Amino acid sequence: MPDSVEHTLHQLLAERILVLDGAMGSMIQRYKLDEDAFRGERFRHHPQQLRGDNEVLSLTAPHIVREIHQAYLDAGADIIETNTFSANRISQSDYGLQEFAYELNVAAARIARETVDETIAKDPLRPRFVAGAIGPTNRTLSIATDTENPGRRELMFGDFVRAYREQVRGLLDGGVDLLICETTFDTLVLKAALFAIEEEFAERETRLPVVATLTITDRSKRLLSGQTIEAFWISISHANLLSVGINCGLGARQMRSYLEELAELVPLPITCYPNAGLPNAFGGFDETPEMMAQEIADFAAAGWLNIVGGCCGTTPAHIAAIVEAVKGLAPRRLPPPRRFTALSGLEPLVIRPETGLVVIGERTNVTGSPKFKNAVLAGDFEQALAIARQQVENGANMIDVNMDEGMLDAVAAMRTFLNYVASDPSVARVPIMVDSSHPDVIEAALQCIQGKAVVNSISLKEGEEHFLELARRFRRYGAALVVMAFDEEGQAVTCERKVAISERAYRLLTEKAGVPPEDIIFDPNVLTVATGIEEHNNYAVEFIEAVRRIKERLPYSKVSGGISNVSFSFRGNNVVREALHSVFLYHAIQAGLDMAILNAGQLAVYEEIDAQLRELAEDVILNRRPDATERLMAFAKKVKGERQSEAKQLEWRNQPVEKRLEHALVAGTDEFIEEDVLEALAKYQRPLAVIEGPLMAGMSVVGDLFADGKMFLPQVVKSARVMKKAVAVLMPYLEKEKQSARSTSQGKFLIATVKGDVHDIGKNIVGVILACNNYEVIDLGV
Ligand code: THG
Repeated sequence: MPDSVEHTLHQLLAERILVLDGAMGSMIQRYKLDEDAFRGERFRHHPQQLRGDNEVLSLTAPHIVREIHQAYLDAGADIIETNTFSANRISQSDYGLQEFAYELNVAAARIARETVDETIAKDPLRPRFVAGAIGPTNRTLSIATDTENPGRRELMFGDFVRAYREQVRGLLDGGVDLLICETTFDTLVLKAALFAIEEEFAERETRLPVVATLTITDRSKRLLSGQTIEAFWISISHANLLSVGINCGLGARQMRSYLEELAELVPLPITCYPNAGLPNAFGGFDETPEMMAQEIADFAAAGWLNIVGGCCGTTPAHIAAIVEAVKGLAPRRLPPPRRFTALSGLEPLVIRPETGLVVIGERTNVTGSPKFKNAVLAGDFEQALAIARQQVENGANMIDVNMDEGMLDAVAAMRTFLNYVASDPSVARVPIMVDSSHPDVIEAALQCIQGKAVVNSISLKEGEEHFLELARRFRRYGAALVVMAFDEEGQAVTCERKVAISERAYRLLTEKAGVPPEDIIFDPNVLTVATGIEEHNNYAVEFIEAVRRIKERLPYSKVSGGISNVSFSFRGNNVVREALHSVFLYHAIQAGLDMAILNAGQLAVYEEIDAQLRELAEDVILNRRPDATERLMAFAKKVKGERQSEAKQLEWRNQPVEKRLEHALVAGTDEFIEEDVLEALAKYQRPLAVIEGPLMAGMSVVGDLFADGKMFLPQVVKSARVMKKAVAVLMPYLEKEKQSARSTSQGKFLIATVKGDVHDIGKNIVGVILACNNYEVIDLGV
């Protein structure tokens, strides 16, 4: 063949919408086969029931499979799928046929191949293709089946890779043209399939086009494993796919908005093959070919389709109607790929220019948190999970997980903990940063994460070859990579070396390992200042300057740092440490820092730091005077000696009530909020006046500080909590006022928050204010 299948498919996809066949299962049902028919001669004496194992028919009733393929080809399908949806070792074990998995695939692929080749021989001008169907099995990796034990899984990633590898080997040996991994309800299982496919391609030194499709089986707008469509796409965006799509589900109509979302998001051809509606009470499907074709014609007209077909319940009549419906309609034009760094947990984390600092919670680290370490050492993973939850609740956009501790089996601890995380959607929402010095620990972690994770870290410490080898190894799981500024000579300390090493790594990764630059995160080493050693005094300055230059020179890549490292010399003195972190972060962000590993619950607000301390900290961070360290140490001793003297700590209590409320909001402290709000109520008389007056004024200060980069999301989250508390204190008074007013309504006011928006609290406040002004407020929620 002069042209590869891939090339031909791409050409055809540019010209028209291609049509896939319909369901195999519902066609087999029509034959009303009994147990003997499924068994055939071959499995007459098999000890287990085989009725329902459609895949066995490729061996025991090949003529039926052939007939169905022929019917779909006659209906006008361009691509037919092999009868191998469940022809993998894992699914076949339900029937005791696991040892026949390879043979089932070869046989099914041959039947489809022969049917297609015969059809082409009769009508040589039109190409047709055989797609090897790869189903999701009935097992899962991301969802714990034993609810008593969220850390355990029945099967592991490696089990799926082995099963899929065997299936793919069979399909390729049987002569398929492309592969379709379909009906994905757990992205981690799909990642195992894609991983297996890549391994098989690599061994054979060949490639075939690969299609991957997801399914959504309820109205949650998510896969069964909890991911949103965008998070799913980000998780598999590393794979070299021909097309991404959606199949099965609740019928074409329910699929509409999901298809639209995919079509807007994915810069690849889109595949769509819905069921013929919902299954009815008799296990049949009610959507007629005309109904389905109409819906699909709509999709095509909207410009969402490149490959279309049918899933459960569809027949050759449905396919014929679809062929007719899309005839002459233009295929979807692909959107340009986006060049943003995109990560995912259950939800996407897309880092756009306007995103602001990405906060990575540092506390899920056995070397960085004694509390986390003790929980993990004691096997108390619920407690360890609570620490992760605390980081996310305090605004962490990701969590850094580290299990490198001599007393631990780090691989086992990593797996158990990440399985716990997967079981808690409030944590699993965010992407995971896998922090380890051991490649095996990192790989074990990547095998437990359905989202797109970040590897922390790789470096040139052991030379280019090792560096590229690790990069390639982790990229097969689709992870983004943190690159530390180390090389064969050791750790980079000066700005010059930090930048030079980063540039070298950038070139190697993009040119030799095919890593897109948006998946590279440079960490130019945050080193400890104020140690008393003079050479360390300029460490923060070197880092900040390196951030600036890397951002200038290495387009699309990101820069990150472990902020708490900078203050190790003040261990035990959190007031001073937090001041250093805050000042350091402020200047690093100005220079372009994109991400930071830090304690999400504990970060001083730049503007709130005691003026003297802030100046001393700034002297140290910016290396502004030779005695900066000495002066900060003297101050630290004093603060510590005075135990942050109660009097000084409470100085803000002497201010007028408005200032106290502002302080509580900015600092995120709720200790005095009730008494201060009540005092303000006494002064302002009306509860609404307190909200509209001092409370809103305080929030407006928070807003300004946020806009200036002097506050970060974790801190704003704390402010919002204090605000919520303050409003709650006023609520009973507001209700009372509303009842006594009882005047005629000014009108109805409908309000809601867009999902994913952080303005829920703002909405509640607007609702309260309007209600108190005699509007009838109807809150639709999220
Ligand atoms: N870059 C990258 N990864 C990193 C770092 C980095 N990972 C680890 C570290 N540095 C970032 N994480 C931490 C976590 C905790 C602390 C510092 C850095 C820390 N912990 C307190 C201590 O040790 O004093 C714990 C005190 C307590 O809880 O009692 O400071 O730079 N890529």
